Amino acid sequence: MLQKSRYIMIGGFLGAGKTTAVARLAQRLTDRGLKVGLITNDQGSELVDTKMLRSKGFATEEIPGGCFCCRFNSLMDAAERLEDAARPDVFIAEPVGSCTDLVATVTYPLRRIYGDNFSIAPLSVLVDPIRARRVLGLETGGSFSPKVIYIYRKQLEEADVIVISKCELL
Ligand SMILES: Nc1nc2c(ncn2[C@@H]2O[C@H](COP(=O)(O)OP(=O)(O)O)[C@@H](O)[C@H]2O)c(=O)[nH]1
Ligand SMILES: [Mg+2]
Repeated sequence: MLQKSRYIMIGGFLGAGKTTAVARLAQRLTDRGLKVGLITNDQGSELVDTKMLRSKGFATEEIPGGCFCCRFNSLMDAAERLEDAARPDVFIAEPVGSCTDLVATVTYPLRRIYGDNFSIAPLSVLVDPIRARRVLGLETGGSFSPKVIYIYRKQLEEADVIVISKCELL
């Protein structure tokens, strides 16, 4: 029987620590003998994160020029390229930090259309606690515009797991 690959998506606002977490997780899984395939995403192209992750030896594909949420087919093409190149046991995908709609646009179609290929992990959303204190109004200090706060809150709302990053800063 075809062994399903794990699909892990780590969301969160710009600077929350996603790429750092992806690299650490990828290393930990690799040390355990699992093969990983990483997928990065940004609005621009030539992602620095992609270069950094590749330089650590991880099979990495990028989806430039738009968010996963409006580029589902590109995401699946990237997964297929990784499958051909590295046969990953685990895919780890980092969506762009402004995306707010991952469950409906990625998790759901992935489960419906590709559910035989992937076992989909709960959606983790990383939160920088220092920033969160300000954005959520627990502390005064520089915050975001109302539009950006809307995005920030939406990301938290659709999380299956809210993960506090950088906890040594608290
Ligand atoms: N102090 C601290 N800094 C971190 C931690 N994780 C990430 N960072 C830093 O936070 C910044 C943003 O991290 P990055 O992984 O690029 O975030 P992304 O934009 O969500 O991908 C970088 O300067 C990281 O070095 C952490 O656990 N503790
Ligand atoms: Mg990043």
